Amino acid sequence: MILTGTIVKAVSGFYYVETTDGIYECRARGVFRNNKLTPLVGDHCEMEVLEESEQKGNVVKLLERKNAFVRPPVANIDQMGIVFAAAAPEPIPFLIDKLTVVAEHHHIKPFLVMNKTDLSSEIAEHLPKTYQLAGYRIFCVSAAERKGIEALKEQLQNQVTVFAGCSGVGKSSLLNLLGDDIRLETGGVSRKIQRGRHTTRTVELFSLGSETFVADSPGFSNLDIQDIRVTELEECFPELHEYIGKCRFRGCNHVSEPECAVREALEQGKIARSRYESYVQMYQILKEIKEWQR
Ligand SMILES: Nc1nc2c(ncn2[C@@H]2O[C@H](COP(=O)(O)OP(=O)(O)OP(=O)(O)O)[C@@H](O)[C@H]2O)c(=O)[nH]1
Ligand SMILES: [Mg+2]
Ligand SMILES: [Zn+2]
Repeated sequence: MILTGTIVKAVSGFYYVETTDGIYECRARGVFRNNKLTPLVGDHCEMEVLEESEQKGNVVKLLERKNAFVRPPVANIDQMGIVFAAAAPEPIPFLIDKLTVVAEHHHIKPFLVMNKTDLSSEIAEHLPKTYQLAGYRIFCVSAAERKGIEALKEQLQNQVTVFAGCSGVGKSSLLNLLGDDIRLETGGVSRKIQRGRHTTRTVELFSLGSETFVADSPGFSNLDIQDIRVTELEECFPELHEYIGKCRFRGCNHVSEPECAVREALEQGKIARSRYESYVQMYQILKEIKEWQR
């Protein structure tokens, strides 16, 4: 019998496939080795049932992927919840923006989660407006006070979501509130593991009902912008889109050129300054990376 399902976990050669009949422990048949395709967590697959009673099977076919990451190894992500704390640790807009840019580059929809709203900092006060101007949804929550959790749950419905953000912002604490069966360690445990070499190797998808999965992996927080070409950067800032092609000079980089539509919008307050500053900082980094270094 052939069933279709989603790979939710991969551990030393075993793939755990969630189906409507429960989770099956599977091996991947040799056919994958021949065409150099490795099954990833998040893959939709066809599975041959070997032993119904013990829920064992073989992954026999991978269905087409929407997207895939190598580090961390995961496929078919719909959206990225970028988590930061209102304080402790204080938010660093550049790090948040790096994640929105990486998500956009992979055509994964980002949304923002400001956690620890039971605490406050001056910089956090500006961030909801900053990200709304960019067109992003932002959820203000507190895992400690269990505030804003229902709205966040709604955002996750029928999507595969990964949570990313700096260590200590409360990603695992939030996930524990989102699923009844999720019991992740909190309080900086993964911070210690994060220094190890194998941190980005594991991803597990947690099921929150049909077609709804969430993942917590330290690997997502280390995603970097290095693979993005400098010419692709403006595309990764949605609030710049309406100005692209309206600058005086063709190929304007929106950094120092005169009569730049982006910088005019910035002066008019239509683009948030911290987002523009992140754009310029990323532009400076990416323009130094030569094609042969990729
Ligand atoms: N005051 C306050 N503290 C919180 C809140 N949410 C989480 N914390 C605390 O923040 C610390 C870090 O939380 P974690 O959930 O482990 O953070 P994380 O993002 O998973 O961190 P890493 O796994 O290291 O990436 C813990 O001590 C939590 O108890 C909150 O809403 N308010
Ligand atoms: Mg954690
Ligand atoms: Zn320009």
